[in-house]
Amino acid sequence: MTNRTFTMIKPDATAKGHTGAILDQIVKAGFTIKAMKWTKLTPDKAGEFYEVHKERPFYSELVQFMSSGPIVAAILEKENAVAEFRKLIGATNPAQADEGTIRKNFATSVGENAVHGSDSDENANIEGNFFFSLLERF
Ligand code: 3AN
Repeated sequence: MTNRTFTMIKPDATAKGHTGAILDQIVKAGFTIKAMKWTKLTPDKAGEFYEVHKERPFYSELVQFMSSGPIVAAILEKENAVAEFRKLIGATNPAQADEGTIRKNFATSVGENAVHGSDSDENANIEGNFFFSLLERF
């Protein structure tokens, strides 16, 4: 799994009509889409996805936000995908994100930061399995 990562285009970005531009930037950076869906998380599902952040002060805000509108979930492939994708999206806080990164281009705040990217190969696998069955990835 070292060449796969998982992403979501978050509700702020889908609502603003940035879905196409973000996917374009991802594909132009050399990632191949192995699975993709347009969906909406329930608060329960968002809570489950972000369970690791349960004790963080922003957890309920994060769950509310991530279930507030549609998202795009996708599994992406590229050599060294997890690290390469985190480089492409930029820092969690868009104010600290490098020029040209997806968060610099499309995010507005540390909470509404346009995209998610897995932080390890292990989590990429867990997160991809959360959204996609074996019949939905190629
Ligand atoms: P990243 O998404 O860059 O890996 P994490 O894992 O620290 O960042 O945080 C997970 C998600 O929680 C972030 N994508 C962001 O939406 C949200 N988040 C992180 N810090 C805050 C914060 N201080 N206030 C609100 N939401 C936050």
